[in-house]
Amino acid sequence: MKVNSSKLFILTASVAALTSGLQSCNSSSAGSASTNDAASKVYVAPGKHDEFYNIVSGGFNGQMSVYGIPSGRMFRIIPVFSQHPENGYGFSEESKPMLNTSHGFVPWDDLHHIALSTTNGEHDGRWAFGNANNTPRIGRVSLSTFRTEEIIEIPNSAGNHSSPFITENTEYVVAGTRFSIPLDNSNTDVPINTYKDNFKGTISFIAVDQATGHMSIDFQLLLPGVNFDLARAGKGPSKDWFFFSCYNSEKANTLLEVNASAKDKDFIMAVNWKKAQEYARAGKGKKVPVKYAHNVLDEKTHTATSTMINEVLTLDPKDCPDMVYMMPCPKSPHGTDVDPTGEYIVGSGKLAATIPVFSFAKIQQAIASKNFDGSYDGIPVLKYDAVLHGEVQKPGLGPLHTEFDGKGNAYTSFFVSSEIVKWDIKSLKVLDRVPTYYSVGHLSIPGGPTKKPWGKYVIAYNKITKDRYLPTGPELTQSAQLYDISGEKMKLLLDFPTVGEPHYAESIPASLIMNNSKKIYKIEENQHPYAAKGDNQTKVERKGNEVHVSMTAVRSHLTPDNIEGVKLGDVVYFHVTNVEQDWDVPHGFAIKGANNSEILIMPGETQTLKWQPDRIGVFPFYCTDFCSALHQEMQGYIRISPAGSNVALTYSTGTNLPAATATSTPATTPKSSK
Ligand code: RUQ
Ligand code: CUA
Repeated sequence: MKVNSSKLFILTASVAALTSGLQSCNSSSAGSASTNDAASKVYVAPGKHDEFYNIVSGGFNGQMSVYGIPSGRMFRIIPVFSQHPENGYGFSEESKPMLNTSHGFVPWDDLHHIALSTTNGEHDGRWAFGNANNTPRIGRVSLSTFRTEEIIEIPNSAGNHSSPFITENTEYVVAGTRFSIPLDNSNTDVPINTYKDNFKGTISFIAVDQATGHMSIDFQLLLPGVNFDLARAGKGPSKDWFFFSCYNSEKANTLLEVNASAKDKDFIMAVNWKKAQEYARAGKGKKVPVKYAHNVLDEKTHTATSTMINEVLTLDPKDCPDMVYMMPCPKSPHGTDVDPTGEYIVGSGKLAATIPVFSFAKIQQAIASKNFDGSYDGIPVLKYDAVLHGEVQKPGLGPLHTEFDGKGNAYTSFFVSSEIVKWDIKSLKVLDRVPTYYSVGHLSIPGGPTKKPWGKYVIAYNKITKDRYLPTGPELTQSAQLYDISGEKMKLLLDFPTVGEPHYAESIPASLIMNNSKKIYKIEENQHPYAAKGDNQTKVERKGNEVHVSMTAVRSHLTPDNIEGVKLGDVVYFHVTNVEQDWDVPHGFAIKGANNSEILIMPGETQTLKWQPDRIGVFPFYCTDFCSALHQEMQGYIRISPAGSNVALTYSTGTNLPAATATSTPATTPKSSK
């Protein structure tokens, strides 16, 4: 397409003005808007518990983090898509398969959104899902162990941003493509400027097993090559439907900041997922060859396994009438959020001057009476006016995300004008606005995306902090801000820094999680093949050039702590079992020169560190977690001899006494290996 160059200039200039606004922040108005009693409202006395767990995405650090609300205290980082040397996730032999993909081992990703499992549209405290934006995957974290239990890769996908969002009973978690691409099983070596012909978007519906949480891709929808941004499932009357925001309905493949902002309206796509499921069951889909990894942690062996899957079921809307509709939405919508009643769907067009609110009842009427405004790639487009409940006028600049308090109010974040705006869902009247410092992204109200918001607070996740904290060089912390929303006016209570870049977060009452928190792994249930469940089961075995050490850790020694007879060229596997059965007594293990990290082993668990000695000598290893008064004594040695040496393989704890003593008082001879 040829564009008149002066026209292009004007377009570029106006979009540049907008996007420079998108990057700006009102740092001049920095201040403390907090109220006098703010301190007492966020103060959780030493030894007291917070009221809510706040599960926050870590953005480009690939992890989730857990905070207490209202205190803003951070309790834990849960590694999901990124290696975590602090506990050996992605470094230990047991956890490495969790990061396997069709591209091989991928040790990093960009985690944007959290979805907490729900039953009947309300939080149930079972699982937290998170998306990998870069190499498309969804991870599932247990809210009992606070560990990643499962990761599934998404084929036919790129830029997994519209993900993960869940249906009312966690029947499905969905994943939509931000980047359209030539699909995996098509001719993928095509010129980029054939985007309009060759690039497709997909939405994957991933079924969740209600007993185990295990995920499997049930089907994928093949869709026009737009960019899917965010999504929400319906609830109540709209529970069989899913809503997806899309930008780049222009189908641009270059300079999207201009070329994907040309049209006045993009779309919110409405999908009847129940119908899609029926079509899939009725054989309307097509199985296509793909390749993707499915990784699952086994609780009993404490080991993840990775399986490659070769096929996925795809549904084409052309073969499945009455399944997908487009609703025009001004302009490059980001968030699409469904209110607690399930009747109202809020579209937040980043470049729009109003916030459109759609009515589910009107959507149904428009579909029934075929009130269409043409079609987009064969998908019927519903008339904007026919599905609109109304527009919030002059809400602010750059609306992104909306949350709900369950009392009929909506709260929308505005990136450009750096504020939260409270408005009435029915009357669409703006009720209140407060500044954020600065450039807010997502908001989170405890229970905000569910049928039953707990209200009380809204937390803003901000992109820029400028002068809010002590400076730390060119890179400053990102931040959350906690506001009291219990009254008519929002009140700023607290700033607290976050780990990585927070995108979405959810909060859930502590009472729904804390009593199910796992304390130990039962040692008698440990089925790890190299577990040593007591000192009498410890051993060192040679298998060719592999040496397997089954070691125990208990306060305050490692068994064995003297190992000899290992040679250069051997690969040593330290399988360390923490035989403690007390809560909060991890042991760690590290050895000099290891090219990976430590491992941190929970009570009853076995974890393995692989070590390839690179030189001859005696190497110390030790417990890395301060576990007792004699933690510093929790250490040992392994001797590495030359490749051809005939030093016998021996191992012991407490018996390999100093040579001089050994000759005068013969000590028990060290156990020698079979
Ligand atoms: S995003 S700041 Cu969820 Cu990746 Cu909106
Ligand atoms: Cu075990 Cu320190």
